Amino acid sequence: MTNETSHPDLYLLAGASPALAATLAERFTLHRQTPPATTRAIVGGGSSVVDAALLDRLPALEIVAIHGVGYDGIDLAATRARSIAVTTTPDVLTDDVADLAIGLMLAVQRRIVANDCAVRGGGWQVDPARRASGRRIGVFGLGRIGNAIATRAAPFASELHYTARSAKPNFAGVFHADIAELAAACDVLVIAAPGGNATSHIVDATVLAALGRDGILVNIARGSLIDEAALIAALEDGTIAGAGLDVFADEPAVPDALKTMGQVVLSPHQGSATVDGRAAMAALVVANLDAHFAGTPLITPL
Ligand code: 8YV
Repeated sequence: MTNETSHPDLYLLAGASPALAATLAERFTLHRQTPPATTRAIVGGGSSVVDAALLDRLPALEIVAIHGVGYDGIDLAATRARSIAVTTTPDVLTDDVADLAIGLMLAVQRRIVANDCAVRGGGWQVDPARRASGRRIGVFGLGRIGNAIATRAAPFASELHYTARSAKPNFAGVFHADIAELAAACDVLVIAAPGGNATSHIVDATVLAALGRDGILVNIARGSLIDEAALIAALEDGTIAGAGLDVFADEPAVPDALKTMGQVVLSPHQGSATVDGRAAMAALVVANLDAHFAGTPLITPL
């Protein structure tokens, strides 16, 4: 254990739990506002922004340890150019995010949240929901999380469809190169691809129209993948039937229009937020930092 004066400076962005912050404080001098030029490490969440302007202010920076799997806010060209290591926390959150996707899929179709509100308000009227089994289910993005969603969705699916960078010969589903084709082929479309420029607003009015009036959209990835204005319009005019959303374009802001819709289930970006998952993510962040400062190989580098 190093003594207090030799603790490296660490810039702590949003995303760390109090427990992780406490563990980091044993090893580092934490900065939450303005990081000093001597900052050697950054810890941030999956959506944290680490751009070239920030890196230019931190010439001593050696490592960015992400508490999450997303890195759409990290300028990887800029970190690479400066030989700054970047780590994430893959695998340990896969099951939790996939579980939430299935939860949202079921909650929207069976009107679980709307009916919960009705019962709490003294109601007992049951407007039949729609059957959740036997649906054509599509997954956009077949990485670790998309795969786990597909595995869980299979028992609910009459057909499984997917879009990925390339067809997966060992995956028991129908490949679509194009997301509009995928949407047209399914009743439930689950978004599980990374954010970033390549996928920005990829779910637009055309894709929503292809999903159709019986279609349900579930997003556990990033709000940036969806044209939120187009989604609101599609929900308002019945172009699609409903949506389950864990992520939004401008978190923590959620459009008021979505809050009034009974066919929508809203969730506060909680995909990885289980006690077990968050503990494992925090442990992996610390393990990567420990490895870096001990000069040993990183556990989960990008
Ligand atoms: C975390 C995420 O909630 O993994 C990601 O990319 O968005 C989430 O699992 C986020 O990193 C905050 O810590």
